[in-house]
Amino acid sequence: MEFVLYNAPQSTCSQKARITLLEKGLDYGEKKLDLFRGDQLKPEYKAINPNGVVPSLVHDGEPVIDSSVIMEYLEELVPSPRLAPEAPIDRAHMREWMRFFEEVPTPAIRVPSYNLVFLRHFQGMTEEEFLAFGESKPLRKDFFLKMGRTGYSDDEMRQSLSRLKLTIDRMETALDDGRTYLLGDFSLADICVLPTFLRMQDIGLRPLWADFPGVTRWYDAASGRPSVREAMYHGSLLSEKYGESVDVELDRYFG
Ligand SMILES: N[C@@H](CCC(=O)N[C@@H](CS)C(=O)NCC(=O)O)C(=O)O
Repeated sequence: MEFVLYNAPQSTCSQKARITLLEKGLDYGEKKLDLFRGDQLKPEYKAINPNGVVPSLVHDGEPVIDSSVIMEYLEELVPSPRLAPEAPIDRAHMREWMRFFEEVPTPAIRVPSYNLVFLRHFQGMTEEEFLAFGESKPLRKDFFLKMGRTGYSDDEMRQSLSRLKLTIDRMETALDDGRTYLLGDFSLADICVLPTFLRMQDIGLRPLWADFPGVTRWYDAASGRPSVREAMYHGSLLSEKYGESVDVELDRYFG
């Protein structure tokens, strides 16, 4: 079996795929795309992933796209070690978490990430270049153009932070009985949201879960796993590239 992962070090969606491959003990080659140079929008990459986003996993020449699909594909292909419960009802609960994470925290974390970091890459562009770059994104055109070259508004930042808080609340309720991971054993549900938490920690948002003992226990256990340490090689964190300028000023939104 040959696996090639097209991805970007700092991309949270890519981190989900890397953690899953490493948990499964699979060897894989990594092709790193520079998302600010627009590698993901080049025709040769869009032939693999017409959505123009990372990650894509090419398994023996056949592309599989979308991070959660890649995780479930790997789980079916290589069932051991298990990253999903056995009983259909428990698998359904795992997927409920995954869909919630895809709908709520995954889009929410993009707002502070773009404002703090990604925006600076577009400020050197002319208006025409910026609009053309936005137009060329098959999946993220509206989100990108809404950000504009000045970034998301304080209101949008507040909404995004409250969606992240809702996620923390939900998880705390599930972890309240003392379990370490969302379904008891470590699973795709945990991997699905972990990169969002690693990003929150990276951009100064750890105070959001300071008063949540279940989530704190979960985060410390999940982020300390060998697969996660390996997946988060140097360059995976925004602070490693951009320094302290990537901290959210929480008081400004909740002061
Ligand atoms: N649903 C997709 C979303 C992938 C996605 O949004 N990837 C981001 C990085 S985390 C990306 O490639 N962004 C580049 C762009 O927007 O042009 C998945 O989970 O794989």
